[in-house]
Amino acid sequence: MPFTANRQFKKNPRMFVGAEGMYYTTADGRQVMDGTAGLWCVNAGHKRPRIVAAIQRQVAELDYAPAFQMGHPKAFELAARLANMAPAGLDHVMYTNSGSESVETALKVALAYQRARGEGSRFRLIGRVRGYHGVNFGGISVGGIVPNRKMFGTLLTGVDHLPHTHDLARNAFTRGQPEHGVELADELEKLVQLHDASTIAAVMVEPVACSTGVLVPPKGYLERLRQITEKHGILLIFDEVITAFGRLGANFGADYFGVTPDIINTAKGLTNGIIPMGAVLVKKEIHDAFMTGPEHLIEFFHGYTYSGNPVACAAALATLDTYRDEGLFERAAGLADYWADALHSLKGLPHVIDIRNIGLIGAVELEPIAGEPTKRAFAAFIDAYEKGCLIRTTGDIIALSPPLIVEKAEIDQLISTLGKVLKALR
Ligand code: PXG
Repeated sequence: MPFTANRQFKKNPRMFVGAEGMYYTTADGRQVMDGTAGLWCVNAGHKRPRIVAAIQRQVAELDYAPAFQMGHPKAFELAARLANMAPAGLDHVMYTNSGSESVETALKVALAYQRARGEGSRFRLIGRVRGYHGVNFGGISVGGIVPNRKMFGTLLTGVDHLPHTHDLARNAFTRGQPEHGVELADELEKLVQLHDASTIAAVMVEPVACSTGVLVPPKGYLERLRQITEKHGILLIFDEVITAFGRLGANFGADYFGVTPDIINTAKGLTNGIIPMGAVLVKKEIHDAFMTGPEHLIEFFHGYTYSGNPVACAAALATLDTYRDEGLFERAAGLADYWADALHSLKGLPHVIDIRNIGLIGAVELEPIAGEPTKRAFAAFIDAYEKGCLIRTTGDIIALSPPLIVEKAEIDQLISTLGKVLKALR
């Protein structure tokens, strides 16, 4: 099983057999509230009739169309929708089947673009410590999670990392963006001094680093990264696999923070998590740089059998319709303060050393049990599940990201359950 304590699971399996709205049904017939939108993807909630119907219709109409040298209307319709939603200038789309593939695609686009515009010496990629960019080789190389990297050999060469922005000493229990840490963006200037700008193709960061425990960017940090990358001709890639599609109450994290990158990676919420699909959005000048040479030749040697799969496109279009017609991103924005208040009410409970929030994302960081890291949070995960709430844990951090349809009463229920769990922890 992926990223699972296999032996523990198989001794006492946790199985879901149904889901609707905010709730799963377990194999033993219990209702469990989805406090994490699945794995940060089911933003519109489960089993939405419009999305179900769109998938059923599509599979009965055009089940598959070859992705290479052939097309189908919904792939273009969806691309136009995404370009329309994206920050100005990001108006071309390439499809993938997961966040990890979006990451690989974006890194390859960045390297190839630099070469296409005559800057082929820019081969270096910069990521960030504690960044998560999926599990393929490019993503774990640029990513900064030790257990995801250390088993897998030499990884990609020519990669360097910015420091992470997590600073408990200065920023613990901050609501929203922390005050301290903008200067950590200047570390990019140091990497430029070390390697020279002429060797650096791109910097990839998550606007909010979610997988390693919800690290909210300090005020001014993303803006400064944008200034430094622009100054040095380095592409800025936002990995928005989690932050896109309403998680922050906006179309993209780029909109929320008012910082426009050159490339945006998406997946997850694009199809409400239902059909595997990702999309990479790029600026027009990046697209145009490839459109040279004889017209019968392939311009960019990359793509997947399932790129823009018709059923995935139908799911994505129905998902975007659902987000729009139900005003779910505005709903998330409207709930953000209530969410923050509820989360921060857990301050003072046993072992809680920090609480963080942004949009409809939250994290509660626990003091690890001495010598047994992750054990305390894992116990909280199991107890919460038994008490009827699905939460996520990473290290000793509890992460929460409910579907955007969550009601205030459900936020109260989730937080009060978590409070009981925390009080009972050893
Ligand atoms: N980039 C980012 C920023 C992500 O969060 C990926 C890439 C990879 O996506 P795929 O679709 O290949 O899994 C992710 C995925 C968690 C959790 O609980 C987070 C992810 C996946 C599963 C669990 O933190 N993020």
